[in-house]
Amino acid sequence: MAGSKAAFARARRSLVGGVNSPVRAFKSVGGSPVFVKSGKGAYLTAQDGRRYLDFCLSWGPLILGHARREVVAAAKAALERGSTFGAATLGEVELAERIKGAFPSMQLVRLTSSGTEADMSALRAARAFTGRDLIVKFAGCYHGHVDSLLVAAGSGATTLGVPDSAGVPKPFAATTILAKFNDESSVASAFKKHKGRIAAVIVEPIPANMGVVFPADGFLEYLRRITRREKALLIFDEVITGFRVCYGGAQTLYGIEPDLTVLGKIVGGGLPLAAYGGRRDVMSVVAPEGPAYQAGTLSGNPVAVAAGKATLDLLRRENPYARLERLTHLYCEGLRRLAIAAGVPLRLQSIASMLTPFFVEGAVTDYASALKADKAAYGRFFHGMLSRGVYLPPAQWEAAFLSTAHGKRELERALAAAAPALRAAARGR
Ligand code: KE4
Repeated sequence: MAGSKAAFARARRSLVGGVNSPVRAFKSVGGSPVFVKSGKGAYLTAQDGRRYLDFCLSWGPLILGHARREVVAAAKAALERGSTFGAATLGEVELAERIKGAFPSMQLVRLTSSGTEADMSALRAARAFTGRDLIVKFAGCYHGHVDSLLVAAGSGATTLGVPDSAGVPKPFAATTILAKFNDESSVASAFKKHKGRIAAVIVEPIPANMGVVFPADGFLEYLRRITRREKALLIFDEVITGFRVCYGGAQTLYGIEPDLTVLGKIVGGGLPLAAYGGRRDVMSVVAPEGPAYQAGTLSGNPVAVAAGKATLDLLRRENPYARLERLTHLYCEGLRRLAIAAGVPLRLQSIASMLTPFFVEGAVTDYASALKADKAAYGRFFHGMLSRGVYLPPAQWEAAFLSTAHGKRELERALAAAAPALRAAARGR
């Protein structure tokens, strides 16, 4: 850890909080963040040379593990041809065609450089198309650091206790109406109160930014029905679930067609690339087709596009989803067994290859129940695992992930570390 401690002290002299994204700072779990030197497969190597089995996987992009050979080769070859042109390339079209193949609801696509940018742009398209200003979001869901959506935001905003960020003008926040995930009546009352003024409902169809939470039976169908009836748009933020819960994301799993979809993380193969898209009539409001301006110097960057294409091609060819689900199920079963033995309340919620161990009794169905989780117990579990060479997301209200580089050996190693780590979590109770 010495390497990381010295690096952190040095970093804090130049970078805000020593990091370039708040959740990396370990504020929620305590201690000094690990500085990473490299990654390969299921493993990270820290600045001090220690190897860690990685279940954070850069918060979701690395479904194929770190530095997958074919992805690296594709990005390298693209870089050799030039890193950026600020001009149209065929590669962007090929990636957009692959996205449309996986998400038929995305009739037209626009590539961006981050999930936040894609979310922000999707909101602008929805407002331009409907001529309405208001957006409904759900407490605990996170859609990037979009000004107006930093209201009861999840992920790092919850972790740092700033779900309503400073610096967001009140009029911006006032365009966001908060509803309760899995609570149809909260959505109905929003539409009743703001009749004819709601442009869209934006939702993580399977929230991961309050930890992994499942949509109640019929809830997503309800959102589809009420938005259609009220002539508002339904936006699925699939930055995490896209290509993660299955190749076609949550909308394929649940058979729901949103009007707009936001993708990120996996779609860029670990490089800065995200996307938004949807109905042709809606997306046609975006410049240069329509009046809603949106742009980006590095949008559709050729190196990121190459990594994204290589990733999607490998996922289509290998179709690892069933194996990943089985492995994740084994991991969760092991954790449940060990938590009982350690006498610590643990509610494991997982789908496909993403999971959250909530240190709480009972089901977590929304933000309020997620916040009941014992953050300090999670912190003790986190450090118990870290000290034994297993790197988890450094925050309770996040999702952990498995990759195709994880196998039985990795599971045995993680569960061997989890036994004492869960006892440590229990001790503090
Ligand atoms: P980015 O701007 O970080 O690429 O994407 C924002 C975003 C949008 N929508 C969803 C559902 C997301 O989960 C995210 C980003 N996720 C967080 C972790 N849950 C990124 C980690 C970080 O902030 O450092």
